[in-house]
Amino acid sequence: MKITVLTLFPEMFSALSSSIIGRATKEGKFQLNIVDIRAYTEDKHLKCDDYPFGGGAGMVMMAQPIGSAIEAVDPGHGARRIYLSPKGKTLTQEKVIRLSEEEELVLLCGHYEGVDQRAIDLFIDEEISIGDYVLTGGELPAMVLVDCVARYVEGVLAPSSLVDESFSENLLEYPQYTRPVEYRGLTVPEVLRGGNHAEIDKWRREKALELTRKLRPDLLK
Ligand code: 9D3
Repeated sequence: MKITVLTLFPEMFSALSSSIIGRATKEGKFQLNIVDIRAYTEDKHLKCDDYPFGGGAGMVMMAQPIGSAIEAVDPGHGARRIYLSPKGKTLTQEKVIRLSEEEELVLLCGHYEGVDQRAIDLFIDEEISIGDYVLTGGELPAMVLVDCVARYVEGVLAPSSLVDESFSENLLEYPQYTRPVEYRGLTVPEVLRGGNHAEIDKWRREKALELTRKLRPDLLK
């Protein structure tokens, strides 16, 4: 899969190269292409934002640099073009899985008060938000989307992680322990230290259910 990110702040995406995504990229399983929108402005001072028509606070990203950048990276409109936007539908795990089945994604990050509506009307297929809280731009949401989509790309994760995940679908995770057996008077539950895997699975399922009932009863409905 190939993901192209269009942004005025390409440096922010260096955070991704040091993770599991960085490794998958090196191994050629996943291609992440970060593109600076400013490289496509036709303004002689490299301007990419301007005052809003009608007045109001803040600046608006201009349509021309965005349109030219999108047409340069996706000339035949082969990619699914997504604008990370507070007005978008909230990202869900179901949506993540559907996006991971796409061959190519283009992610547009807004900054300032937003993007000229004509860039959205002309070039964007879909708007996605990551939740109901206010950020300063679409860059962190784009990184969130890249991270969770990349987990489903063949060869990025060990397949077992995804299998375990589908087993425990819609449940919170059971408590985990590693060595030592005792830490500050708290010990690892006995059942996890014996080798009875049927008992261990049963204990984990019960704990997951108990935790979900207590902390996220909404997930059981
Ligand atoms: C406080 C300003 N808002 C009302 C006038 C509009 C607004 C514009 C731009 C609010 C946030 C932003 C920047 N955020 C994003 O671009 C964004 C975002 C978010 O803030 N929360 C959750 N998901 C997303 S996806 C993109």
